[in-house]
Amino acid sequence: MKNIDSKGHVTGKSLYLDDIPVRQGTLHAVVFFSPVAHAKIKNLEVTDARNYPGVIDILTAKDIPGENQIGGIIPDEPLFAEYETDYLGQPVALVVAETERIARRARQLIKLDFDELEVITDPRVATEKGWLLTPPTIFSMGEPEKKWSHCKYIFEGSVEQAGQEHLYLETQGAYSYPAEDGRIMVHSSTQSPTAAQRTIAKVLGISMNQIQVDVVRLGGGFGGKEDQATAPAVMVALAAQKLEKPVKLVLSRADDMQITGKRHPYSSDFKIGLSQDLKILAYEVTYYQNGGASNDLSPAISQRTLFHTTNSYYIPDVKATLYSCKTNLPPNTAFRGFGAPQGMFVIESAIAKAAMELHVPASLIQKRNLLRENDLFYYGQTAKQVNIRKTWKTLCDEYHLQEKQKEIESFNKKNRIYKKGMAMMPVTFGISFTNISMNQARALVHIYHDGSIGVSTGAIEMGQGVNTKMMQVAAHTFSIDPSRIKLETTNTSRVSNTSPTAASSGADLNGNALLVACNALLMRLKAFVAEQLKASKKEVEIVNERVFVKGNETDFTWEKLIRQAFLNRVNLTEHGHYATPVIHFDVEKGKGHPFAYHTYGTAAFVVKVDVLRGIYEVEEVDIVHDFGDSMNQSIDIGQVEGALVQGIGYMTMEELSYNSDGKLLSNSLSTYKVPDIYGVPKTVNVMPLKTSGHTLAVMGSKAVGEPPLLYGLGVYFAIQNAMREFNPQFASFDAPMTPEKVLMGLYPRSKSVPETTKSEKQLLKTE
Ligand code: MTE
Ligand code: LUZ
Ligand code: MOS
Repeated sequence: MKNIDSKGHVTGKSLYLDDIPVRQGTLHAVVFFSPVAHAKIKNLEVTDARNYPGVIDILTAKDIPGENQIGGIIPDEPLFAEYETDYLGQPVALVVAETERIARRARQLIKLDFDELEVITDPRVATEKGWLLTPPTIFSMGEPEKKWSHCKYIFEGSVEQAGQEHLYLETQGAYSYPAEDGRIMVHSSTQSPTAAQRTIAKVLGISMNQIQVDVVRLGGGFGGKEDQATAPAVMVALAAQKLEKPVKLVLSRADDMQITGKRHPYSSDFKIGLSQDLKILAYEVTYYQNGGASNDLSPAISQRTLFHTTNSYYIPDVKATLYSCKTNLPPNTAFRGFGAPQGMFVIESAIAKAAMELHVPASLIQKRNLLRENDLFYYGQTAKQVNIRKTWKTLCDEYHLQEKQKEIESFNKKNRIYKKGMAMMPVTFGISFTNISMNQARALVHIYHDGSIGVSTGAIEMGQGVNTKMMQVAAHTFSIDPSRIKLETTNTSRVSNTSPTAASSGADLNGNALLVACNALLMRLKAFVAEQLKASKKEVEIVNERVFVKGNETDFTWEKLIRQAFLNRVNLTEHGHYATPVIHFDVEKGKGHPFAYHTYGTAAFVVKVDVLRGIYEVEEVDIVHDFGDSMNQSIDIGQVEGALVQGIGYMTMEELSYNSDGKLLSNSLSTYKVPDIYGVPKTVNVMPLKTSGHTLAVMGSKAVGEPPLLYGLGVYFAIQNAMREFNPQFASFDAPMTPEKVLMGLYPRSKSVPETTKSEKQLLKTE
């Protein structure tokens, strides 16, 4: 089945927040934010702005009837800074005017008086100063400190990873209007309608049932709208409540990039110990997570870093320590992978370092340590239905990787200005929210008496195709044509207490809840047929909109069945609830069974580096991915391709740059480069691993949203391998690997530019 949104997207008819027709009298807001990263606020002067023609009001912390507090996990983040500002971009006031242009002009008239305080942007410095968002967390198994003496080889090193801007096509925004009797309606571009509802209630000082949050779809979220869509929603709701008018806020791209948090930068230290035959015996790692000015989702992201510390490998003795550091940057937040990329990049760096020192291919160490059935993850879960070795082997066989390696070797012998490199990237990603209570969902199904169906779930459509999958679940269960089914907007008054659509579990959780509802309705319909036709329930079947009893077609069509059921007063509405079974986790001990299952896959990268210019090209990426029994191959392969490219961007060209005052310098698309059509690998092959799927995945179709982003890490090591063909001494684990870094890495002081032959000169010219 094609993605049900494709046609609307390409014809421009799909509705986003900014397309919702506004009501008469709608006002427009812009955020006035702190121009400094860390300061005591002395005075906020808004008189000139307030007097600007067309300005309606300027809201500050003083206008908040409830609590000035939006922290989701830990209450440590004000909606508007009042006494102190902790990052450049922190909201201080909301300017509300007749038009957005007026609001923007008036914003320039606001003056903030302040005394500057020391600015810290480096997580290691923050740790030294004791600036921690939460106490350090340690997960461990065995005792690595006792294992080092058994290790034949021990390597240590440090790893740097920068953040990443989400760059969803649709910026953050929300639209709110007052309804009867103090009620508030909010349209929001959020992955977490319930978080928005809960926080609005807190800030406005009203109860959750007074607030209705509705989400049509997002123009991308990528985790950036799991927590950080809440603030704009609260701001417009606050203004709508106070002014009793509709208020709309859509961030400009520049504001969005400056105000919102990003993927967490990490700085880490590792120590890895191996046996003579390259088994990893012990691993110790310390992460310094750059959390930004407040917690946001950092505690949960920290946990996922710890869960994915050993990626796809079995290591008997492990100790991982994480410092979540407070810095004067915007609060960093969820981003596809949610801490896993940071954990996995360090272990892959450790393996790469060991391989380099031992003069063996990293793939040899990787392969030797891949998880096997019943191996223990160091957080206590036993690995089951482990497909990592199968994906590795299938990849090597189907894409003839040995031959490719040989071709690369002979290419490198023949060429001096181009060098090629290859790297493997196995991925094992845990599926479930690591916070157990979040693993629940609900769905509401109405069968209208013309036979059409309205489906509501807690899932948010953000481009990942979850609505299409929901439609498939319903159509499959009833055995009817999907055109009869309509996916409703996600609305807190129809489906309450939703978990964010995140952790790749949107389809699993909501799909399973929908299955419960649809199955209950199906049973009721079968019982009705049985009663009408004097048969037993078990003998009734609905196949392709026709009703059969004992295999014989009856004169009930779907439409007739529904009509008759309605006239006989059968309940045609059902609600389904699903809570993932099996999972549990003891946070104190760092042990349990946190994941319903794992998603597996392996990627192989071939890159070509131009050693004169430092530029590179990804020639080919081959992937074997465990989709389980995919319910929608085209959507799922699209997810792999999109995540892969997003991961490649993260590891190569996307470079966030802040100055020492905490000002974001890469705050536009001219200074922050994301992969475009030329940055995409020339060839991407995605092969599904043949498996029967997992019982806890919706209809056996495994979660796919985030895991493939991790493949992107492989590009770093492929580039590094190519560089070592020219400068064998090169060893640095500092992502992203921008062309500038490649060039500097190729030419340490002693190294000179290779002399080019005539034919190579010709080649360079034509390129
Ligand atoms: N795909 C598109 N096109 N746009 C997105 O914003 N978000 C990703 C992934 N794929 C995203 C996407 C992230 S971060 C997650 S957690 C999952 O989709 C969420 O959706 P799911 O749980 O339905 O897979
Ligand atoms: N969000 C969250 C997530 O709150 N908990 C998680 O475990 C998670 N994992 C991935 C992405 N978002
Ligand atoms: Mo995705 S980072 O779980 O929104």
